[in-house]
Amino acid sequence: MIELQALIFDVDGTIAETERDGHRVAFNRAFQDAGLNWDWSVSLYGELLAVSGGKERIHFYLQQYEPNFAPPQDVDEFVAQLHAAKTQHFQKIVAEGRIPLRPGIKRLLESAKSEDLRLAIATTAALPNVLALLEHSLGKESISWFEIIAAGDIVPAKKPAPDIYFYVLEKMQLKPSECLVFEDSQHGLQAALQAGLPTIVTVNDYTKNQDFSGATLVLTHLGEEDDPYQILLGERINSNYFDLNSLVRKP
Ligand code: XBP
Ligand code: MG
Repeated sequence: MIELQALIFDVDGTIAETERDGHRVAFNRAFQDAGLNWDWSVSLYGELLAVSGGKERIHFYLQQYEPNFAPPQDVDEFVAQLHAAKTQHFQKIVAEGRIPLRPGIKRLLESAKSEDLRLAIATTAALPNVLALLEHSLGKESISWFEIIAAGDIVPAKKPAPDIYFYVLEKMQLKPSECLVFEDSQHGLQAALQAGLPTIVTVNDYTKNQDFSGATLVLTHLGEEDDPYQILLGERINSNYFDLNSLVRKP
């Protein structure tokens, strides 16, 4: 039995399906605004997700797909400007209500709050994007549900490095065994496991074929009474949805 104190959530792909219809579209709009003819298709974006972090992803794309591109200014500044424009576009997309929460997220957050569990976020995405997503999917007050929102460049090495999880553990003064992490990707799982954190993975179209060895549970999603999940790895739980009480209990 784990003495659970806190839940730590990844954002992109875990709280909401942000990548294909959110971040990818925002990148393409920023490229268009900058007069670039780059177009990240759904499948190309799947390859680019090999690199976490929006700025890092643009650098990776330049190296792999546009090696002869000559930026009009210092490449780091150029990428930072493109990324800032992309962040604006992402916020507009979520403000239009186009990025719904994944099944079970709202239910789980509300039940965790009612059980006085501590909540945190650990993401490689930029902070303004996380705040906009929370505001437009769960309401502005939901930002205060999270004791720590660890995001973006707050640590230098992004997932799969464990730094963001060590940062959260340090700030919250928690032991890994007192926490439960929710992730959607192999990178995220690696980051959490390297910090010693038990992790539940909810897969999505971009991540469903990845290796999730070491996860406590791998689920299609967290599920709802009328939208049952499937368990892909781990012990069968006799319910249509993931419920804290079926796995772990606060002491
Ligand atoms: C999320 C990411 C981020 C987003 C874009 O990974 O990789 O790069 O795609 O975010 P994770 P920014 O879910 O593992 O944290 O453009 O805001 O960096
Ligand atoms: Mg993720």
